[in-house]
Order: sequence, then C-alpha cells, then structure tokens
Amino acid sequence: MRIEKAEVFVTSPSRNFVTLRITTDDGVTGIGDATLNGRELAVAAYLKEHVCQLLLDKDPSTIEDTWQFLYRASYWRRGPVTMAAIAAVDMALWDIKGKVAGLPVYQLLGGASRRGCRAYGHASGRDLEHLFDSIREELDLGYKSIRVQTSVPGIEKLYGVAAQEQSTGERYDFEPANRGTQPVEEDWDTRAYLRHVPTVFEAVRNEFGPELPLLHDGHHRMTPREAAQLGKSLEPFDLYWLEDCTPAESQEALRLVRQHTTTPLAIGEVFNSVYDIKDLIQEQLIDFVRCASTHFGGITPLRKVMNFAEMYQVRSGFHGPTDVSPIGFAAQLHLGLSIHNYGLQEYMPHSRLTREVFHEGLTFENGYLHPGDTPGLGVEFDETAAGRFPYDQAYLPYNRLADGTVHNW
Ligand code: EZ4
Ligand code: CO
Repeated sequence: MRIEKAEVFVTSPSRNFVTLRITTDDGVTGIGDATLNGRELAVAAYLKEHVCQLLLDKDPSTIEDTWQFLYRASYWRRGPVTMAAIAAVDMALWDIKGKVAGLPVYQLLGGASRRGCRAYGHASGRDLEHLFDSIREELDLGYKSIRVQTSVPGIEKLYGVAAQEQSTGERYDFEPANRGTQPVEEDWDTRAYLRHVPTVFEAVRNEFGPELPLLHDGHHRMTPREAAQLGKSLEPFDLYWLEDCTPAESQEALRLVRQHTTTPLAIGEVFNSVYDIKDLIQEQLIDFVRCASTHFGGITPLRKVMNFAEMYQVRSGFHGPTDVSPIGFAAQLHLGLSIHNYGLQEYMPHSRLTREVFHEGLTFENGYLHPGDTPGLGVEFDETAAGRFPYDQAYLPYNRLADGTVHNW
C-alpha cells in the first residue's frame, strides 16, 4: 500500500482547525490534527509546502520510520509549528493502520487498561455564587473532577472565566481566541491573584466537601517563589493538581516550587518535544503530563513519554481544550485508554458546528470518556461541511500589568 494523496484543510466551525487527510492507493483515508491556536496558517503552509510531497508514494504502515524521517531529516527539529505538522501525519497514519487492521487505535496500542477515561470539567464564576452554580452544572453533567477558575477583585478581564453563562448551551468559549486582526488585551496583578485564590478554594471546599477533586490553572503567570506560595496556601484544600504555575520554558523553576509545596503539579500544554519534559519526569518535579498529542508530535512521542513517566509514577493529564480538534482529542483518548499511568483527561465538548465537520465517535457517560470501537481513530472528517466554514483569523488574548508591561500568558 502506498500514499497517493496528502491534503490540508483549514476550516472554522466555531473556531479554526487545521486537518491533514492522507489517502492510500487502496482508497483508505487517515486524518490528523495540526491545529495551532492563533497560528493556524503557519502549520498549514508547513504541511502544504514542505511535508505533503514527502509523503507521496511512501508506505503508510511505517509510522515510526515516517515520524523519525520528518523529525530528523528536516534538520530544524522541534517547535510548535513543526511538531503540530508531524503530529497530523502521525495521527493520520495510526488512523489508517487501525482501519486496515479493522481495530480501534487503542487496541493497536496494547488494548484498554480501564473501562473509560475519567474527565474533568470546567467551572468558573465572577463571584462565589456564580462559581458554585457553575460547579453544580458540571456535576450535573456527570463530571467527577472540576477545574476551578475565578475572577479576582482588582483584575478586570481574566482568562478562564466563562465569557458567557454556561446555560447558553454553547460551552466551548471559555478561553476564546477572539476573531479579529488583533489580540484582546487583558490585565494581570499577581499579588491580587495570590491573595484571592485560596479564599475561593476554601469556600468551594466548605460548600462541596472534601471528596471532589479540584484543579486550578495558573497559566504560566507566577515566578517560582510566587508559585510556591500559592501551592502552599492551597495545601489545606487538597488540589488534584495545580497547572502551569510557572512559565513552561524553565524546567528548573519547578525545583523551587517542588521544594516548598506538596500541592500536585501539572505542566506541558505548550511542550512540543520529549526533551521539554524529560527532566521534570526523571527528577519527579511534576505529577501530571499536560502535553496534547496535537502539539507534541502525535501519538508516537506522547506514548514514549508516558511509558517513561510510568517508571516515575507520573501520570497523564492531557490538554483537551477545544482548540485540539476532535481528531487530536480522539488520538490522545486512545492513548489514555491504553496506558497504565492514566491520570485524568481535560474535556471541553466541541461545539455543534465543530461536530458537523468532525463526526466524533467518542462517548461521555457518567464522567468517563471512551473513544469508541470504530476502526482507526473513530472520527470522520466531512469535507463538504468544512467548506461551509472558511478560515477566520483569531488570536488568543494576552496580558499587561498595571504599568503596561506585557506579562506571561
Ligand atoms: O490557553 O488551549 O488548560 N487549558 C488552557 C487553554 C489554553 C488554550 C491555548 O490554545 O490553558 O485554555
Ligand atoms: Co492550561
């Protein structure tokens, strides 16, 4: 079997997605996710101009070899654009292998290690009343673990706090990449944040009891010392994890945080290489791997990292926002179902329009996700529907401090 066609689609059903479709001479198709939120066209061009032609006439069964070829032969390794492009190829080849074998991808990865993948939901609110309502809504939907983000007095616009009330039914827009030619500016004040967040977790624990696993995302905004302070002050409220407490470029930052707090740490959504996370795992500076298959080079390297992490009792907590397409989401769900050291999966259901373009095979029942048993990844890409939603430029928001200095986002 040979690869006959490799096509790239950019579509915007609620938000932008980049999709690669590989077709073999036997007419088997495989799809992969190459979405890089806010920089979509760079990956589309990388694939179209430099990768697609390299795939033609290759044997689609050689997943590892193709991955190594794309990674090593380019000379310019790593980086989010490169690795999202390689991820799409990797996923598409796993999809094809599954379809040819007549098996869902998780079976090719060793089979299921659990009945389903426990997912966490997202609650947020501008005050405690709205936050509690939001948590109750998530519990009603079946989530058994909840990420809690809150407005902070003194900060006007804050990422992670729902832009709209959840009851509108369209719940995907928690951290909107706003359409337009300029990113939205938000503000930030670390001291206000450090003072307020522990009071919110105390209130949530008092209201919902000790059992419910609670998570929080710090979005790379603290220094190591500030992160240590937050971790310490949250210890009485027994978080399941504190995510991205410091800027992710600096692995050594987490040494200082770790020395000072037992709050579990999770990081990795902006990582794109095994080298970004290997020291964190080996030194046991983190508890959860937040990488997403889409931004990490696909199923192949993420599986290697998780197998490595198993030796250090570090578990998965893959990034699952809606800018990971249903294809990328399915890819990591198959992996999560198969590995021993599964932790928790972030889940934000895709919008109705997104699901018109990507027909998902997953189920979400009683708090647990399952990728389904359709051969391959279990997602179908509807090219005609995709054509109805042309690319629409969008940017993630960003932050400035009170004096106008750009801050971490
Ligand atoms: O900001 O997916 O944990 N989730 C997050 C996300 C990220 C976006 C970036 O594209 O931090 O909301
Ligand atoms: Co995050």
